[in-house]
Parts: sequence; structure tokens; C-alpha cells
Amino acid sequence: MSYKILKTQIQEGIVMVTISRPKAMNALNTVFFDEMNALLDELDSNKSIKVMIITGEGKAFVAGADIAEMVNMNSLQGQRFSEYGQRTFERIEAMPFPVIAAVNGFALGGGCELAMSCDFRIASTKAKFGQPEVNLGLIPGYAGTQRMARLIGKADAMYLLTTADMIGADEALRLKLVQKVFEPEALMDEVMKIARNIASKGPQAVRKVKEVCRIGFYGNIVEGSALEAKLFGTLFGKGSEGEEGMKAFIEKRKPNW
Ligand code: CO8
Repeated sequence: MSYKILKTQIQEGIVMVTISRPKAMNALNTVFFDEMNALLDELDSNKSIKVMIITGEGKAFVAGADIAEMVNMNSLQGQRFSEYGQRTFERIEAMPFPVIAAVNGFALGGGCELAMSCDFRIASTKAKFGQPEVNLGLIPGYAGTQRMARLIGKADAMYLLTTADMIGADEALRLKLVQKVFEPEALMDEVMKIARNIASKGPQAVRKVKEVCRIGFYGNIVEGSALEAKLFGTLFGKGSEGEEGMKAFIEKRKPNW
């Protein structure tokens, strides 16, 4: 399928999705959400996908929700736009394979929220993060208030949400909002290395570890641990991925997944 805003490329089971609306700093509009949902429909059931990477074209990862589209919305339209974005980001978070945000530049407002819906964030030294909504008399609408507090703790989240401070990649690393930082020229090569590394692991194991980690993160430890044990068990037995992985270790060879 071809898209207006999303550019996609698949190689070695790794999907690279580039948000391409550079003249508007890749601001998120309805077309973006429609296209992202169509893409997620395509990828959801594709068992050959191992990792997805989301990045932005030009100076920005994403500079927020599209202010020009939002400015004339009434209360109900604002709520609907927020709910549509929330559902889309929940789907990204729940994709059966890991999703990496490769943050090349500004990740502001809805852009920071998009990055936080990914499993982890790898940033360029030029990346800038922030939730500037209060500058506009708004609050985050794509569950940024919920994810940020869970990812970096309530106090640091409240600091960023109420001051609207824009922080650089080093500060984002210190806060553990991002996991690694690279020079801009190296960013995509390094992200691909990480993606290939993940793609080389037991494919079912990677999918299950994501599922169980996500469920445990939002649920409780008893529920999460019970699911972990159940999914752990599914990797055992004749012809299973776990059997192959463990045999390969003992036989000092690479596993044949
Ligand atoms: N929406 C629409 N257009 C945008 C946005 C945006 N979020 N950000 C930038 N643009 C446009 C600019 O209007 C400009 O357009 P034009 O060339 O036609 O004038 C173009 O992109 C380039 O931008 P600048 O000239 O401003 O570029 P600079 O390099 O000087 O500055 C910044 C870059 C710092 C990123 C600056 O553009 C900026 O501050 N952007 C707005 C950031 C912001 O406030 N983001 C939060 C938006 S609100 C939000 O995301 C809420 C999410 C939840 C919504 C829930 C649904 C209701």
C-alpha cells in the first residue's frame, strides 16, 4: 500500500517507517493517523516482521499534533482527536514485535508521546524532547501524562509537563527517557544494528517477552508473573524454539530458528 505521509521500507524482517511531512515538522494530522492505522493493520498479522523502527524526515522526529488542524476544533472534536491518537499509540505499543523510536530531531508534544509509545528510544545528539502543551493552554492528549510518569517517575514528568522545558538528548538520557544517544550521522546505522541484533534472537521469544513485559508493566505483578510462566512454557517441548536455542548452546552452534 502507498501512503502520502508515511514512507516504509522492509528488509530482513525490519520495517523502517519514516514520517515524512518535513515542511510542517512532521506534525501529526488525521491523514497521519489514518495511514498509521492502515500500516499497523498490514503489519499486525505479518509473522515475518521482527522489529519496527519509527523515525522522522528532516529536522524533526515529530513537532507535535498539527496545531493548524486543531485550532478550530470544538470540545467534542478535540476529545475525538485525542481518543483517535490514543488508540493509535496504544496499537503501536501493543504491536507483537518491538518498536523502536529513532529520534532524529524535535520530539515535542504528540511527538514525544509517540516516542514514548515505542518500546524504547534511541536519539541523535540533535534530538530535543518536551511537552510544550501548557504553552498553548493545552495538556498532552495522547496519553503522555500517563506514559511519561510511568517511564521517568512522577516528579520528573511533572517538572517537564508543567514547565514545558525543552530538553536535549543528554538530559533525556539522564532521565532515562531515552536509552542511547548517537551522533546524527551514525543514528540510523546504530538503530539498524540494534534492530538486527533483536531480529537475530528467537523470534517467538522476542514477541512473548514483549507481550509479558507490557502486560506486567500496566497490570500487577501477580497477573504479569502468571502470564510469564504460561508463555515461558509455550517455548518448551519437541520442535519448540526454546529446545532449538538450548540445544544450539549445548552443541556450541548458532540456533536455527
Ligand atoms: N503543528 C503544525 N505545524 C507545525 C507544528 C505543529 N505542531 N510545529 C511546527 N509546525 C510548522 C510551523 O508552523 C512552520 O510552518 P510554516 O513554515 O508554514 O510557517 C513549520 O512547521 C516550520 O516550523 P518553524 O518555522 O517554527 O521552525 P523552527 O525551526 O523555527 O522551530 C519548533 C521548530 C521548535 C519545533 C517549532 O516549530 C515549534 O515550537 N513547534 C510547535 C511545537 C509544539 O508546541 N508542539 C505541541 C503541539 S500540541 C500537541 O502536540 C498536543 C498533543 C495532543 C493532542 C491531542 C488531540 C486534541
